[in-house]
Amino acid sequence: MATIRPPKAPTRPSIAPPDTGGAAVVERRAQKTTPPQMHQVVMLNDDYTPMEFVVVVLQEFFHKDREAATQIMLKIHLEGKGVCGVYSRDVAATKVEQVLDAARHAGHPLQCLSEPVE
Ligand code: TYC
Repeated sequence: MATIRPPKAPTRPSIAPPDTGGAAVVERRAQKTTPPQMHQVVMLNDDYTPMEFVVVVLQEFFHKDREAATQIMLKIHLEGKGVCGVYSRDVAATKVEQVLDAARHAGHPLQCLSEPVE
């Protein structure tokens, strides 16, 4: 009668470190990873969005205190645009979405975008 054996576990290559004969090996390697590209969320001025709405958005989504939020809003108002914060690409994209959603819901034309930081 044929016997049924369980399948053999696949053999793995050894994970033992190479034998250095007891001597310590010090390696110096160039840094291989580069830090991730950061992205800034830029808010644009328009003639219709109320100043107070922009200040609240900066407080709510960019964690600015009232004073800092007001300064950023005024800079955007006077210069046409301003940086709200700098984040990883995904976080910056989420912030842009949150701002555009809030503006749309409130019926304001506020625009913002994310761009790589040089
Ligand atoms: N310019 C707007 C006003 O006078 C205020 C404003 C500021 C709008 C910043 C957008 O990103 C903005 N009501």
